[in-house]
Amino acid sequence: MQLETHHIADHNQSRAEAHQRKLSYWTNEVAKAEPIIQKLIDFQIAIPSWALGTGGTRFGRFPGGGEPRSLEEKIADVGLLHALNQASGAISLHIPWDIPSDAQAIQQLAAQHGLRFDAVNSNTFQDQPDQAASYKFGSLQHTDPAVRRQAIEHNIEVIRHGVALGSDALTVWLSDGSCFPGQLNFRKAFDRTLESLEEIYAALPDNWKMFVEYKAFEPNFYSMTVGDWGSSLLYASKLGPKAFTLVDLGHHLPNANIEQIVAILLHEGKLGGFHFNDSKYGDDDLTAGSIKPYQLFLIFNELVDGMDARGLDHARDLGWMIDASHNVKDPLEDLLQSVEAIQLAYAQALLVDRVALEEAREANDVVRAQELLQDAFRTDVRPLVAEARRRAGGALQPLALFRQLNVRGQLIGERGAKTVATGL
Ligand SMILES: [Mn+2]
Repeated sequence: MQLETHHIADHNQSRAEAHQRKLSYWTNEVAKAEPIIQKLIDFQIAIPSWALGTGGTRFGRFPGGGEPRSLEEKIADVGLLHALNQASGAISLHIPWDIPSDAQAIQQLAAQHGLRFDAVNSNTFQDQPDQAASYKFGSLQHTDPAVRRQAIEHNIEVIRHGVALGSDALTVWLSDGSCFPGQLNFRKAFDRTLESLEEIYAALPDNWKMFVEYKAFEPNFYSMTVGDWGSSLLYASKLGPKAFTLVDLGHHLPNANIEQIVAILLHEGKLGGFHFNDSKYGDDDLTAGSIKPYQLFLIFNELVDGMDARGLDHARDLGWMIDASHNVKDPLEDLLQSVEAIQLAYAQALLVDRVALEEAREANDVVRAQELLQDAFRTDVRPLVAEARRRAGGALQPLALFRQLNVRGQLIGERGAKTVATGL
């Protein structure tokens, strides 16, 4: 389905008065409002192609119907999101789930929806039907050079697909590790992985980045070969200036201080990008901001501070992606919620009085420092985010409009009730 311009105009018209009432506080009383609105308009969050279908667990999967059956339909879905919120202007593909048969046509289709291609993702965590060697005991770390060769070639093929689509980054997430003590020689696994990554790194075009993503556990439960930000940073540092650490919020042990990790990586010039999601226990697929919104704000507080300290462009110099695919919500509604939660945390971080915060820190005024952060976090910035959407051509309330237009019902009508998105 295609969203018509009048749908958004009618919706915004019907909510204009209430919106203006809430916004007037900002435009009349807060000097920072205009620059924050502009930064929100510029800030785009990439949607992963695998988040457009209902995820599952190893116990079951309950598709909701109308899920995209092809890469073209996935692009159409991200186009819908972007039309509604004007903040989802990029798509992140997973190879081999989303191999474009005609890269030029796919690129044109994406451009029609105002989308660009963000980082491309390789997959050596499952076996494909036509592949010669198995990744059961790892890919880039494998004891058998033939398996490593296959995984290296796959990553290089992913780069080729990305080049054809106009992407400029490769995300490598490895499930490599071990499930039981004694299974793996940690030092050999590290060296083999590094050697394999070096070959992939050598195949990167000049303007490309490589993101090395870490994860504390799952699918391997005793050790992960890229298990934390320390090992990711070690690989990225050894690889060279085009390699960076990628932080996936759900890939930490419980209660990890992610904001501190982010601050140090950014300070060292080695933070490449983000995968947004949320988690309660050991999961990594819940809607961003649904469980720990204060943590998300504290992370953005470090991001804004660190990016400004290095003179980085908030919108362009780091990779911003969602990585979540869970079991019970309509995936498109979930993504609208995730994008909004990210925008809210970003807007609140932009509100922090940094001069006063530094003064409080230098004076060891702990109470004042906490007050300054919580003052920003407890400010309702929803009118600012809605205004940014409105000015960019999106809907004041994307989720409400999505439901009002019965988008899911229409997608089920077009695609059927029993469709299952390709991917996980
Ligand atoms: Mn991830």
